[in-house]
Amino acid sequence: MGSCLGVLSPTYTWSTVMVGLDGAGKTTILNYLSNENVGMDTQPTVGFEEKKIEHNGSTFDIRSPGGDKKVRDIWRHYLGGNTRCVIFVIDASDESKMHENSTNKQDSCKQDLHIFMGYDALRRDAPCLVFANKQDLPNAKTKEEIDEYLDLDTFRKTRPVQIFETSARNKGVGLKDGFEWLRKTLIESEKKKS
Ligand SMILES: Nc1nc2c(ncn2[C@@H]2O[C@H](COP(=O)(O)OP(=O)(O)OP(=O)(O)O)[C@@H](O)[C@H]2O)c(=O)[nH]1
Ligand SMILES: [Mg+2]
Repeated sequence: MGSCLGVLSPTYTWSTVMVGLDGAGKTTILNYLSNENVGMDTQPTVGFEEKKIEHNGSTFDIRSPGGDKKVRDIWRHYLGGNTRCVIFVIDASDESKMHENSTNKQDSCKQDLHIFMGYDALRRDAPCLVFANKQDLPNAKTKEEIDEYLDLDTFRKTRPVQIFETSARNKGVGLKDGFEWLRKTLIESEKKKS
């Protein structure tokens, strides 16, 4: 966290890592929030993207690697001692990626999230924001269903976790609410420390 004294109130920069399986909507989210390429088609991310997102006096310095199966085990390299929070994006409409465990042919968002959250490089108390994205699609699962599938309660034992229903391609519905929760949660944890 970088903190500097402003005239009226402190401003904060939060180092953030955003992950999720390929096609979940990470690039679309970053485009919407940075007001770039909104509404344009995306390409699968090769390597990673980095964007600074301003929200209510906080800057989220977001690094987001691509989610292709072949590169998921390098997500951990984006975590470091200065990582203050993580964002996980799931395509709530794609049941084909919601298996309990991953095989060569089948994806498991749950397994990939649990592996990621278990890395030692990630602070035990770092908040986790989950976006249950693509809510505009008719078969999208609710946040309650996704919460249960991902077994988010496991993470709630050590860290703040919250899930929001979003539609990145449909006017960014829900995204700002998620960032507001993250901002408040991080500032609260800073206050407790001081
Ligand atoms: N219907 C709908 N489509 C979305 C939404 N968000 C993203 N998409 C579409 O989903 C597809 C994949 O989105 P991306 O943002 O490229 O996904 P990604 O998570 O960056 O994928 P990788 O870079 O491969 O890891 C694109 O066609 C987007 O337009 C949404 O909220 N609703
Ligand atoms: Mg992408």
